[in-house]
Amino acid sequence: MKNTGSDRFLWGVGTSAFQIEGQIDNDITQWERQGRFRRGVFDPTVGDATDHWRRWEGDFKLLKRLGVNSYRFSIEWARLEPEPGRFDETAFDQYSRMIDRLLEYDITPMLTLHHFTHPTWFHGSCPWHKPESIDAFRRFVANVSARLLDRVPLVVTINEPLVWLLAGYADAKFPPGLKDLNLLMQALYNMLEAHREAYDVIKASHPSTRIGIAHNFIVFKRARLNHFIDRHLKPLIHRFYNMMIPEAFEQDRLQYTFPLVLSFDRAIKLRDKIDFWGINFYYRLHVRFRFNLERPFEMLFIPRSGEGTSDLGWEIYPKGLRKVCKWLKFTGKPLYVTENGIAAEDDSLRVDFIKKHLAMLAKAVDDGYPVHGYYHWSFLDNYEWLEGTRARFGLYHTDYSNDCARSLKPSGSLYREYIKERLSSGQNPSQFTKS
Ligand code: IFM
Repeated sequence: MKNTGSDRFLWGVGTSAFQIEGQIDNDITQWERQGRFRRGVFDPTVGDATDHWRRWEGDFKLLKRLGVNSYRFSIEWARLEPEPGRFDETAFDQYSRMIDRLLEYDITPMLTLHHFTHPTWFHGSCPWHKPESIDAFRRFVANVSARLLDRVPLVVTINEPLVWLLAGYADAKFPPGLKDLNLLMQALYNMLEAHREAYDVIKASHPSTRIGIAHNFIVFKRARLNHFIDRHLKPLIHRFYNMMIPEAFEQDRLQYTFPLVLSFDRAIKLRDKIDFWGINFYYRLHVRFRFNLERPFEMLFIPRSGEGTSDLGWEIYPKGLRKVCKWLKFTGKPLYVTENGIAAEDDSLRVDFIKKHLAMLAKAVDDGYPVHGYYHWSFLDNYEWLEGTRARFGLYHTDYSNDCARSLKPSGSLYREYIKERLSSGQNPSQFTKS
C-alpha cells in the first residue's frame, strides 16, 4: 500500500546515492580517473563512498533506530542505465527492495531522481545544454516510474539545479567542465523542461504522487553596509540564486538579467507543474562588488551572526530558515526542508546547529508557513564532493579506517529524542514549540 505520508509531519534524514553507495561508475568517477575532479590527484575514496550499496539493510535498521518517519535518498542514473536505453534490472530490483523495506518500517520514502551525477555517456551525447537531454531524462524517468514509483509518495525530480549548473557550467568544477553563463541558462531551461516532462510522465501513472524540486537557498547580505554598489548587487544575486527558478513556475517564463553580464528571457510552461518546494538551507553569504567584468563580485563568509562557522567556513545563520519560507510564500505550495545540516568534526557544533534550526522551524510553522517535513543532512558521514570525506555532515559517524563502521553521534541522539517526543504527541506541527 502506498503510504502517502500526507497526514503526518515528516521527520527524516537525507542522503544521495553517489555520496553513500559506492561501486558506481559515473561522470564523476570518470573525471576522477582523468585527474580532473579533485586537485588532479586520484582520490581512492571517490566511488567507494560509505559502502551503502552492500550494507543497506543494516543502514535501514539504523534509520529505524533513529526513529525517523521518512527518508530522502536518490537513485543512481548511471547504475540504472549504464548504456543509453539499456536498463539494469538487478539494480532496479535492489532499489525496489529498499523501498519495500522502508515501507515495512513505516518510513515514507522521498526519492530524488537527479542528484548531481550522470551516466558516463551523458555529457558526450546529450549534455544539458542540448535538447536531447530532455528526451534522455524522460526515458530514464519513465522507466523509474514504471518500476519504482508505485510505492513512492514524494519525488524530487532534481536536486539543487543551480548548484550543479554553477559547478558544471560556470566554474568547471564538475563535468562537463564549462565556463559559459549563456550555456548555463540554456542548460537550466532544458532541466526545467525535463522536470515538466518528468512531472507529466509520473502523474500519468501515479496521480497522487507529489513532485517537487529541492532548491538550494542562500541568504545574501552586502559585505559593506554603506557601499552603494554592494547594495544594488545583493538583490541581483538573490534573484538569480534564490528566486529565478520558483518565479519561473509562477510566471511561465525563465527570465534573468545581470547588466553587461547575462540576459535570458524565454517562455516555459511550468505553471502547476510542481506540488511542493524542497528547501535546502545551510548558510549566509556576503557579496562584494569588484572591478572585474568576468566576475564582477565576490562571495565571502563573514561570521557576523555570532552563531559561528562550520568546518567549511560556512556562516551559521538559523534565522535564514524562516526567511526562506517567507520568500516562498508567493508560490502557495507546501514546503519541505529537504536538507539542513553542518560539516563539523566537533559534534557539539552540530548539536547546537540542530537545536537552533529546529527552533526556527518551529517558529516558521507557528507563523503559518506550510512546512510539512524536515530532513537533516545527513544520515551518516559521507562523500562530500570536492571536499572528499573530510567534511562530516552525519548524525552517524562513519569510520573510514575501520570498514566504514557506523556509530551514532550525540547529535543523532538529540535528533532521535526530539522527533520521538513530537511523534508520540501526535505529530501536530503546532506542538513544535511546546518544549
Ligand atoms: O552534500 C551536499 C548535497 O549533495 C547537496 N546539498 C548540499 C550538501 C552539503 O554540501
